[in-house]
Amino acid sequence: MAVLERRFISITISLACIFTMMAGGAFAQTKDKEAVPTPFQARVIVTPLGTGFQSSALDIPAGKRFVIKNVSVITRSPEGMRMEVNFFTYIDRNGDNVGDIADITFNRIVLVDQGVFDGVQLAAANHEVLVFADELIGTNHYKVVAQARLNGMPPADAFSQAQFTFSGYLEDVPPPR
Ligand SMILES: [Ca+2]
Repeated sequence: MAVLERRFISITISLACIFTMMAGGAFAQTKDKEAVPTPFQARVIVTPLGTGFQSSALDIPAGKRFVIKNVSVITRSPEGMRMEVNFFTYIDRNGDNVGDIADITFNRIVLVDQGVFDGVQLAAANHEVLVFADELIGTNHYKVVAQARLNGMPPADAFSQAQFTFSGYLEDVPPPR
C-alpha cells in the first residue's frame, strides 16, 4: 500500500512537472509569435493617360516596414502600345533619421507581352524581389508608389491600366542607428 502511495505521489509530481513545462512552452510560443512577421499583401491600380507617368500609392500600416518579397503586374494597353512600369519605396539608407532624397529607391518591372485579347494589349510580370518599404523615417511618412506610362498618346476612350500586387510581410521599423 505504501509502495502504491509513493508511486502515486511520484506520478503526481511528474505530471505537475510536465504541466509546468507545457505552460512554459506555451509562454515561449506566445513570445515567439510576437516576433513573427505579419503577412501582408495588397493591390494598387495605376491608370496611365499618355507618355507622362501616372502614379498610385499603397498605404503601409503606421510605423511598419513592408518587406516586399513578390510583385506581380499586369498591364492593359491599347492594341499595339506598350507600358513602362516601376515602383518606388523608402528606407533610411543614409541612416540620418531624416526622410530625404537619399532614401528613395526605384524598382523597374520587366514586362512580357502576352498578346492582344479583345483589342487589349496585355503584358505581365511576376518578380521575386527583396524590397524594403518603410512607412516612417524620422517624422516623415511614406507609401509604396506605383507608376505607369504609355509609349504614346492612346486613342480616345481607350482602356489603359496597370495593376500591381505586392506580397510580403510587415515588421516594425527599427529604431534609428
Ligand atoms: Ca535619410
